[in-house]
Amino acid sequence: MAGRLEEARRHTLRLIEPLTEEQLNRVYDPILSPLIWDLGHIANFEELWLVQRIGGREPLRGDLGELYDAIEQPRKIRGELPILKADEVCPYMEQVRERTLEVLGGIELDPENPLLADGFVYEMLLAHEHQHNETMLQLLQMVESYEPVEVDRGPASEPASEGDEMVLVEGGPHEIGATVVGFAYDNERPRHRVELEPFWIDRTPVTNADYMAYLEEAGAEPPMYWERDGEGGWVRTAMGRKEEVDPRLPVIHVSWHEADAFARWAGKRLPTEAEWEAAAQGADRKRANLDEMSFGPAAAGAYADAASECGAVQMLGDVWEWTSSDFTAYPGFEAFPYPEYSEVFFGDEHKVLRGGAWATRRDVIRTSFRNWDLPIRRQIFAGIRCARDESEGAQES
Ligand code: AVJ
Ligand code: FE
Repeated sequence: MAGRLEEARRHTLRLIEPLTEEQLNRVYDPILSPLIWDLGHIANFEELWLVQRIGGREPLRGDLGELYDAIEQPRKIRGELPILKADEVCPYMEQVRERTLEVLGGIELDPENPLLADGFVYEMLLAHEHQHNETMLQLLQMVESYEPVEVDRGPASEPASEGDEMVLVEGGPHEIGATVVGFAYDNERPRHRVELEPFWIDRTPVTNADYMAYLEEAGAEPPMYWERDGEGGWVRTAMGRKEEVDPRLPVIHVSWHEADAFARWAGKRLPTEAEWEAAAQGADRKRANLDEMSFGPAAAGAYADAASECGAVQMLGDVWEWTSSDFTAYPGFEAFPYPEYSEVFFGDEHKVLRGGAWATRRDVIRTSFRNWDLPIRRQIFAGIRCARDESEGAQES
């Protein structure tokens, strides 16, 4: 466990290594925290759950808990809070980690304590740091001339496959959600049965080529980071670098409203999250473009050897996929270990995203993993995969 905590931290620090103190402290966008807030929050979350709750110790600085409470402090004011600045945050991260390791050294994983059974609280800690890496990457897209320390070009050279536009998922009972074994968040449980009508789902994520055709015909707004190149084409800017939009890649940085409008234009619809999970059955996170290393998606149709049981590819990795579902509780849901992780977000305000993106750490993702965000959000690494009722016939679009 100490090794995995260490790996997560190395990854976090590697992301911010190229940045100046000014860049760490800067507010780039009112809907995104300054990077420095994420760093302090990662360490404070660790202090709260490990050092205080499990270790029974006092916090290093009692006032930090409130400043790093994500619910108390909305993103747009995080830049104005008296949070730890770049020179203070690293020592705080180190001191908390030192105490975490002391607590870890003296702990019995008591199966009677639900926080400790199967190392739950440690898995939660890792997943938390991993998820904040992705939030940080959303902001890094806006940092002029950001140069990643290391980039793995592997995913870019994965060959794209040919195949049908849509694949069929059988109707009938499907089991949805995480089983009782292994780490999962409260919102993925309990596992339960849903009845689905048979439906078609796109074999691959929607491509930039598809999306450009849609923009042409429907005159819609382009995805975030796109601009006209002056000759009728499109360029996109990420991390200060302008590149021609690659038609083979999945479209990314679209809002739920845009995804929904695209699907309707294509004569299709977004899948429900239950349909998405049924279609993802059998997908393998080990053969997927995850883990932040490639700094972009692979071509649509890549990883065809790791298709899900229904024949869909890239269900995991590359781009998050918007679903038509609101983020709500599964029947029999119980908040654990705190209602602020999931429960306070349930309702009709947030839409569910599934599958993870190139910017998601591999260990975060499972076919049952549920992400959620506001339907207007575009800075998340989200794309589109469409569905259609089987009763409406297939593929004649
Ligand atoms: C699951 C990505 C919506 O960032 O708000 C991080 C993850 N929860 N810290 C978020 C999370 C607490 C969460 N999302
Ligand atoms: Fe958090």
